[in-house]
Amino acid sequence: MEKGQSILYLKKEMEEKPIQNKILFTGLDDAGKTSIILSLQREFSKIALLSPTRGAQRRIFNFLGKEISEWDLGGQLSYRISYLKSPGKFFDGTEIAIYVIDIQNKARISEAISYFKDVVTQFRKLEIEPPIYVFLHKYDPALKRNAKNEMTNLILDIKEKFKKATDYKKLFYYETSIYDFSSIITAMSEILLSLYPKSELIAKTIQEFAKKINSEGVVVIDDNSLIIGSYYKDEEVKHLLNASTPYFLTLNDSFEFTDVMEERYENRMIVQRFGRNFIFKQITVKKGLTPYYLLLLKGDPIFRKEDFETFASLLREILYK
Ligand SMILES: Nc1nc2c(ncn2[C@@H]2O[C@H](COP(=O)(O)OP(=O)(O)OP(=O)(O)O)[C@@H](O)[C@H]2O)c(=O)[nH]1
Ligand SMILES: [Mg+2]
Repeated sequence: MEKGQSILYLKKEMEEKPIQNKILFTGLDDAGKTSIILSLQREFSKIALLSPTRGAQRRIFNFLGKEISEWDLGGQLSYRISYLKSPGKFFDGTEIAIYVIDIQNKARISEAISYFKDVVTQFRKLEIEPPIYVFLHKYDPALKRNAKNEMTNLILDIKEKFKKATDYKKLFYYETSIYDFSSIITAMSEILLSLYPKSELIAKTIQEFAKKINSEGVVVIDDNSLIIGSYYKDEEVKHLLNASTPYFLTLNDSFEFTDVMEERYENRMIVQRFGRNFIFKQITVKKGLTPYYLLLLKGDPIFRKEDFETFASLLREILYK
């Protein structure tokens, strides 16, 4: 092959293979990895019928115009052994690792730590150092209420064990539960935004928009329930919006309206609570692509169509130019 040809060939290869960020979900069987993934897709009915994941399941999804390759490594022992035998196949190229541990299953904590060690060893062998986010999972709201002190101590203890096990530098923790949907949304949004250099620009644009329409808080969400940006006047507003976002999304899913209906009716949902208005609206940033959603909090229920259109076009500029 001539020199020119090989360069051409290489270029073609690169064009065909868009750059994907690999996110790896791993941990023991029954930890809750697949449930977390499905809850973001709001596939709640599927969670009830889940069976253990067989081997590595891959899904590619789009986040802010970036292709994310999500790997869900089934955690049953036989699979774990096979991953550790072929680390190049399963662990290589990981840019973000999410290690899920079931904190309700105390009998298996040491087994979970031991597999965590194995995973870190593979990363070190492959000479990669992705951040690892440990999800202290199944920290359900009822548990939080009823056994607060006990759980706080348990969590401190588990964190200490993770730290001691490997002395891994880029180790972070989130407390999550599928029964506290906003805990999953918040964790995954923060993690994914860390991959995205334009996230500050998006945050700024949202803040300006909030000021312009006189809103106390704005959240912009994508179709995977991920918050791509937000502005909150204070902690109270943050809590109000984060706690209600999942319900607006689910309610919106139930209407199943089409793009045509969206354009014709100027759809929005308004809920009045605490002397304020929660306004939820679907926004099309780019025709033919999945929509984004906007939830905002305002003293008055007034807003103008033009404001939303301006905002959508600003987002379009940032995301697709
Ligand atoms: N209480 C509680 N149960 C959960 C939570 N998340 C998942 N589960 C349950 O945990 C069980 C296992 O969930 P999966 O998502 O299948 O676990 P997994 O980590 O994917 O398991 P493998 O595919 O075998 O690796 C299911 O019965 C879920 O309903 C949670 O936050 N709280
Ligand atoms: Mg699974």
